[in-house]
Amino acid sequence: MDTQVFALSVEAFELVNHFLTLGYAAMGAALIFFILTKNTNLPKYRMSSVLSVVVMVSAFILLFSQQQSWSAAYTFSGDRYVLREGAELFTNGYRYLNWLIDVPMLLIQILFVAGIAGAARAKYMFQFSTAGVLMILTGYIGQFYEPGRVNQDTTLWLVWGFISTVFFVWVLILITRVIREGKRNMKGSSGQGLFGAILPLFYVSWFLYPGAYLMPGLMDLGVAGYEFSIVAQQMTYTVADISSKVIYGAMLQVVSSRLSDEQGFHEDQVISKTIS
Ligand code: RET
Repeated sequence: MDTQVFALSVEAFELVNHFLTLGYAAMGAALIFFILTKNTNLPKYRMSSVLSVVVMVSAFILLFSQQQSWSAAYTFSGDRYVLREGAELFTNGYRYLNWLIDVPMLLIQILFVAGIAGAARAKYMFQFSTAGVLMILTGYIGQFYEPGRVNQDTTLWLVWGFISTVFFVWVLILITRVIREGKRNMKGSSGQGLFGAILPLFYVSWFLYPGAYLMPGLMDLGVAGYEFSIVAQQMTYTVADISSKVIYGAMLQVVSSRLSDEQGFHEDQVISKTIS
């Protein structure tokens, strides 16, 4: 193996290391936020906060492993970083394991805020979990073969990526329907506009993932080298993670607390009731 191809400048190595650290730090900080704000909502909305907590814990652990994988794979050599002989290779695999847990949770949590209950909720939960898990598993198989890895195979990488995209389209159809339904359920509420804004956030942040998946392809096309494509991919994944988990969860939290307020719920009522 020609390890020179995988050499990185000091800036590139550190940029990725810092972005990966930012990723898990954001999850740790947001974890505290979701725990502390859960009781500002009516009990019927609280499952959304609980699922954000589940997402944060799993993301914190797996993104930490991702950063460890990065710093263990390279070693400093004179004026740049090179692959460390005998060490494990850097792998995005940890991300996919994180998504396997987080994607169904993120999709399900919005149902509680959208006011979708009963049989309709159960049906969406089943469809979201099936589509989400199949999207991630097929993408996971594909990422083993991405360009720039030792066992690269462009055909396998593209075919599995395409199969994953079919399930992604299914997810997009479902989430669009759920957000429209939720908006209808919030007619007249001050939370309706913010809830509607989740749809564009969702589209932008979720499209970043297949975008990052494709970035190593820039090498095949001769547009960029190893260094650019790996740095761009890791930075994109971190931005996507913070938007699709933290910002999305915080928006759901604000909408829930506005809806709770409008329905006459105040946290201090619960406290005074407990005291008296
Ligand atoms: C893959 C493979 C290539 C094709 C497509 C993909 C889509 C991934 C998505 C991931 C979303 C992850 C989230 C994680 C949050 O924790 C698997 C990269 C379409 C949409 C939201």
